[in-house]
Amino acid sequence: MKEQQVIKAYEQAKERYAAIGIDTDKVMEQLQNFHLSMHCWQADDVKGFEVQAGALSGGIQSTGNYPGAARNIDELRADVLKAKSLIPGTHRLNLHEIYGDFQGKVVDRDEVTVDYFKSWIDWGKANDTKLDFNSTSFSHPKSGNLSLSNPDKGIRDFWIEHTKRCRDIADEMGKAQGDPCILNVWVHDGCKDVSVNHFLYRSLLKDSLDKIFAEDKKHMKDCIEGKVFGIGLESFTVGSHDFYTAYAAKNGKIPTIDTGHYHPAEIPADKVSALLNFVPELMLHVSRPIRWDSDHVTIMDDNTLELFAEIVRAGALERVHYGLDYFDGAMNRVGAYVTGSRAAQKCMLRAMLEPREQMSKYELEDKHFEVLALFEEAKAMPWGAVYDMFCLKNNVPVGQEFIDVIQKYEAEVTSKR
Ligand code: RNT
Ligand code: ZN
Repeated sequence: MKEQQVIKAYEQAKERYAAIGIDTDKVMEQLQNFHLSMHCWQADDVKGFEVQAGALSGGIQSTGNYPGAARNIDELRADVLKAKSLIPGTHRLNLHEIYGDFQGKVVDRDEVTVDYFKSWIDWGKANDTKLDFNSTSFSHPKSGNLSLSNPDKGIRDFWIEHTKRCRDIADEMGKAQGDPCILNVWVHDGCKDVSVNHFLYRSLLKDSLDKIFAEDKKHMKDCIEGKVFGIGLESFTVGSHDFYTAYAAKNGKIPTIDTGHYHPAEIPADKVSALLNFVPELMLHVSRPIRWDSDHVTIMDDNTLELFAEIVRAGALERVHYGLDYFDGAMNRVGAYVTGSRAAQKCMLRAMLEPREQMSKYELEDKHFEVLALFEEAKAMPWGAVYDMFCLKNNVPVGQEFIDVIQKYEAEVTSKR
């Protein structure tokens, strides 16, 4: 699109928004400070770089065989940088432990140290990208159905050791980047069919977490992620939402809201104002479930719009970490990053542009038709012109222009893998 066109449309949009009390220049500044934590695992269908890597396990699955997945650390870094060059703003990268720079060495999960992430820390610095981190309990011979809640002490201790080491690594990352590294702990533990030892498993998980979190760390923050079910573990999940909500509230930890992890009619957005009354912060895994926790690419759907709107309405922008979590192997993976990240950003932009003060005033005055009317009108406001301007300002392609860039990268790079 021509620069002049974008600017002209923006000027008009600015006036329209000013009429409902919104300063679009200010909102663009706010959006500049909104940082996504891009998940590294879209680039290679959650395979990682362990020399001894086995198949993806742990109740999750990536489907599709689109060519061009990253096969090693260099390819993954190149893909992530390509994607970042097409997303306005500065964003973080969320690494899983299995994405260490293992240099051809077999490093078991209970042996991992920050040494295998030194090159990531340097890469982050060189590319203005702060890092977040995740322990990895899946895709390992000791993953089984139960890890941190396994009645076998040997297996439990193995995963406790792994997760403690991940906290150490996250702490080093946070220190090096001068900004806390957000460590997410998700374990797949559950049962496929009828099972009767639920209290035992949950007590064991609680005990394992207590051991893992025993030491205070300065440069990292702990998140815990629950879910409804995993594939092959459909009947029972040890780390359910109730379990982690209670644990987080009691221990001042950060619950992770993965938007794919709820019952289909449940609204993740509604958890924001409930949880933030009891926990310090929230982590998000913005995803898109289709019929189940299918981890489709994030789009600008009602769930995501409402989620971000609830955060802004709660005045909680700074209390939330904005991770993405999807892994679609059925399309160009760089395209998946860019489309999903830009969609999340647009949802946030729309949340920031909402005439919430006026709506709130109406609501407190019992003027409910007025609230609804403004809510509906806001949908048709020219937010797209503001997003285009934001792209222009950030020197990234405006509108669909990024499709060509990704097609070119595919022709020259990913299709040759
Ligand atoms: C799985 C969880 C978890 C994973 C990543 C790879 O259901 O959402 O966050 O997707 O850790
Ligand atoms: Zn998740």
